[in-house]
Amino acid sequence: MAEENEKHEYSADSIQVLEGLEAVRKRPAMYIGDIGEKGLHHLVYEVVDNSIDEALAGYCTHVEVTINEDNSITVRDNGRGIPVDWHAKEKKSALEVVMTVLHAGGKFDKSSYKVSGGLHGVGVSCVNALSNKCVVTVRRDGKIYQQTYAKGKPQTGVEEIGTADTTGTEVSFWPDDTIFMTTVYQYYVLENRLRELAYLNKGVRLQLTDKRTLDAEGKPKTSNFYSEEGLKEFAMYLDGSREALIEDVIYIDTVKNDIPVEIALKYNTEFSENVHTYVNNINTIEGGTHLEGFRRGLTRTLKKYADDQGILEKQKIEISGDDFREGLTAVVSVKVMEPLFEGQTKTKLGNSEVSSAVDQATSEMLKYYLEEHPKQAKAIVDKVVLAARARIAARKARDVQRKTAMTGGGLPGKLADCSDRNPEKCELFLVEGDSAGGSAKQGRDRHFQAILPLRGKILNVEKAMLHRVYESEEISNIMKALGITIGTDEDSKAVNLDKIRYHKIIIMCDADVDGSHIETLVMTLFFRHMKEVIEKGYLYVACPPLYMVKSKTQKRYCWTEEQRIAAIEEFSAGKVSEKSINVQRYKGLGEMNPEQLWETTMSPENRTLRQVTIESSAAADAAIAMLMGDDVPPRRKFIEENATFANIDA
Ligand code: 0RA
Repeated sequence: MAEENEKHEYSADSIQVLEGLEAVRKRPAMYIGDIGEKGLHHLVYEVVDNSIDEALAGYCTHVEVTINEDNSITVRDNGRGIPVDWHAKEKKSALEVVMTVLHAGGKFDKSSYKVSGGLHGVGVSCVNALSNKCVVTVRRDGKIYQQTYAKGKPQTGVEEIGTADTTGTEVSFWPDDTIFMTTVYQYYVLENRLRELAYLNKGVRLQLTDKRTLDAEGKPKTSNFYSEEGLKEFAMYLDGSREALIEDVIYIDTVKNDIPVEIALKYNTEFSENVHTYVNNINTIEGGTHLEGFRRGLTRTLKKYADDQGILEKQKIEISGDDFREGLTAVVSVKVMEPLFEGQTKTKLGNSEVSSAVDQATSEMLKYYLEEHPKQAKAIVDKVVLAARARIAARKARDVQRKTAMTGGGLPGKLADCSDRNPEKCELFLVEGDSAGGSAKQGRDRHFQAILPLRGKILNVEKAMLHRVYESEEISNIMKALGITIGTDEDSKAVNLDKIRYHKIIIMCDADVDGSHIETLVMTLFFRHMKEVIEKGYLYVACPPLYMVKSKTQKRYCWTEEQRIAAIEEFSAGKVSEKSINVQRYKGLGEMNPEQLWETTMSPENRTLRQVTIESSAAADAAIAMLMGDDVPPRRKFIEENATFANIDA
């Protein structure tokens, strides 16, 4: 590799030309994943990834992302600046090639790990293609250059607009509203990604500014992200609202078999396993060879330590791989030259050589730590032994649940099933309360919609030991209804979806504080124990309306305050017979009759469903730990900042 690098001095001619941007506009989802909120935010990542590439290559230290007043985005960095010299073969400037030719950006410089060669890594040209307008400003060679595009097509030449004593690139773009379902950026989504990038790339400063949101002094909302210690700080951040088992973060930053490997791990006193893996800054939600290597290295090294100390012999207990990962929070990040991404969502690493590199790094890191810290080592091994005992207790509870589910006769009595047996067509509504459950049963289309009423608040699995989870009647009913079993003899947490009975599982709760608490409890159950259901895209949340505005001749359901006001204005602008307007606020699902429930919330024609997705495993993990854990102040702060119901329930 090193030899090849040296030959990759930049020259404009070495930028290869692949395909035109028309293809991107024709089938945007193929290039950026989707045309919803996710795809919209991917545009930002696409540009930022290029800046991060510059940072990884050693040329960039600052990246600034600004959400402008009109929801356009500006990404500014202090890298080398996109080259502007003449590209003889293409007969245009290198800048124009980078901006208008798919994949051009990363194809000629293999000397660094191209983040932008990863998941959707299609380059900035893709962002350009999907924007009504795009303006690129380059500071390079003492000058400032600028070019403007519309829907990917140059509107100007590369113009010299001034002089500069620094270098860098600035890209501003206005996403095309005829392509995207929404063009409104969410601060917290970009915030989570930039925070993650700061931890993954120590030493790079990232800044997010939102010009749409001003404080009392008129200053825009801003967050700064910078990490000196990389994953070490990431692990501390992730475990911030959990009680530590050991205070230290166990950490290594090394290169094994030419593969850069960075690992940080921490143990807490809780029960879940939270291992987050990254390849070239991409969150590999489905895991892969790096995760396998990490698990193998962890199990072998801890087991050997416990064996050498004679601990396991004394305890007379058989330890399994899972036991070493209870209460474990870890981040594994590798940089791979030519990553192979596999799996349903292309987030599973396939490169086999990575497995042993991560295994070696893990084992080296742990061996050293355990030898140097006998007290902490004992705390970890004691916890592992406890986990093994709890697992054996949980197996009994689980086997009971599994047997009844497998013998088929195990459908819960409260389930009102549908008649269709094709899981792809079937939907299960998990409904808050028996009374709303009753309305849902009457309102549904019984061919493909099944109803399972939930009695109040289900167990908070974030805080419960495994056997309590399996013993819970409510949770057992959900799993039986779904046809899902958990645990095999080899892996006590493996989820079996082969016999899943519905491909849409819809959580339907009241639009109030209790309702959203129940929603969160149910989502936590799936996130912690049936994550595959979320990954496959089977989990949804129903959106019941908040109001019905009614005049003599018209009625309108409203989901937001704005819609309610608009409906009242519209109706009162009508004829004088129309003046008596009645606003009904639905405090719960139970206040709607079955027909209304069908019309607004259940009928596939009218309803809005929110699909539950995991954009970042780390962000989801930290959020759930904070929301469902014991630590009150961060939760209060989150609720104050995100309260939706404050004005309604007051
Ligand atoms: C092509 C070649 C080089 C850098 C870049 C593109 C580049 C692209 C972006 C996008 C946002 N920020 C960026 N910074 C750089 C290499 C330039 C050289 O060798 O001098």
